[in-house]
Amino acid sequence: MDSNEARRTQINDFKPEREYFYTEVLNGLRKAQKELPSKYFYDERGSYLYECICTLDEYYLPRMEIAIMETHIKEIIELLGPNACLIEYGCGNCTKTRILLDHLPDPAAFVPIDIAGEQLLRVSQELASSYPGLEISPVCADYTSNFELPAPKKPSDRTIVYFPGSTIGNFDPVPARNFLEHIASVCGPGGALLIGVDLKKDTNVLHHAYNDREGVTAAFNLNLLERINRELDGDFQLDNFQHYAFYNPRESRIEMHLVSLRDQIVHLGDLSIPFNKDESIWTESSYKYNLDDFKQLAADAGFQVEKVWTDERQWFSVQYLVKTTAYNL
Ligand code: AVJ
Repeated sequence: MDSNEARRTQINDFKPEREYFYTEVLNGLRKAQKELPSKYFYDERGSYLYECICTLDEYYLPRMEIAIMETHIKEIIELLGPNACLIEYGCGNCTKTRILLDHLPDPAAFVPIDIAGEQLLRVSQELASSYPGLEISPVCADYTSNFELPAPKKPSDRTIVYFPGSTIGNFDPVPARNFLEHIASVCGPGGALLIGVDLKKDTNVLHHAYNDREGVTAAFNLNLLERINRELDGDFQLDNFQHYAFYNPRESRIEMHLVSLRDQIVHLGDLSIPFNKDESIWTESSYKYNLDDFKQLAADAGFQVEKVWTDERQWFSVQYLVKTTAYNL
């Protein structure tokens, strides 16, 4: 790596402190329905396991999203336009971003944001060598927290926020609206949001997407306990917990849990956390939308859905949203 590349791959570091991780874990495990924030799945191993999930037959989401993007890339690019500053929330390994960067005419800058620091550094370095003229300003952060966005050197004509993967599905309805509202303010006047949204479908398809045959999703879910053991001095016995994911049709969401297989006491440092047999830790929600519901959510957050691309079966959608002018000027 030459010094120019090194400079371009400096991470703006707002990675959550261990203290904060500990506090959130403790608060979650003290609730009547125990829960853990899904953002903590993504340590090095978790990010790797998520990449494995993305190659599974049952996990249709990334495959469909990529197919939709590739089919409509010309139209997408025309809407995004030249000299845009692209900001991505939860960029992961940037597979989908590359489709955009391969086609975008003269982007001003790219700001990838992710909580997984090591992966972010690696991916940013790879992008720096793939796109030599592009300013890349990576940010390691929990993007639901307050952090400062870097100001790219080159002035841009507009800000495009990219939020693929249906990660919006991890937010409960009110936080989802609040987060989209925040994105609208980041977009600024004339800005836009390109977002991937997973759609309601046959519940058996959904069930298998989160209960794969090879048990990769189970390993991904259980890795959270391993991470807590390692980083927060925990003693979760992984054999005593079981991955359990199901579609909750009333709430239109997949719920992922870890179910305690016996009465047991888990320690976190010198704290004791009791579990009853069959009690669960709720580790993730993944909401599924229909197009009208999402349109309403977007409108409530100050966005107008300008374009929806989807597949024949309407399993997944990529949507282009612009700020409604009466709002958030
Ligand atoms: C990365 C949030 C889009 O909710 O489908 C995959 C994470 N969890 N399998 C999703 C996940 C279980 C994924 N997102």
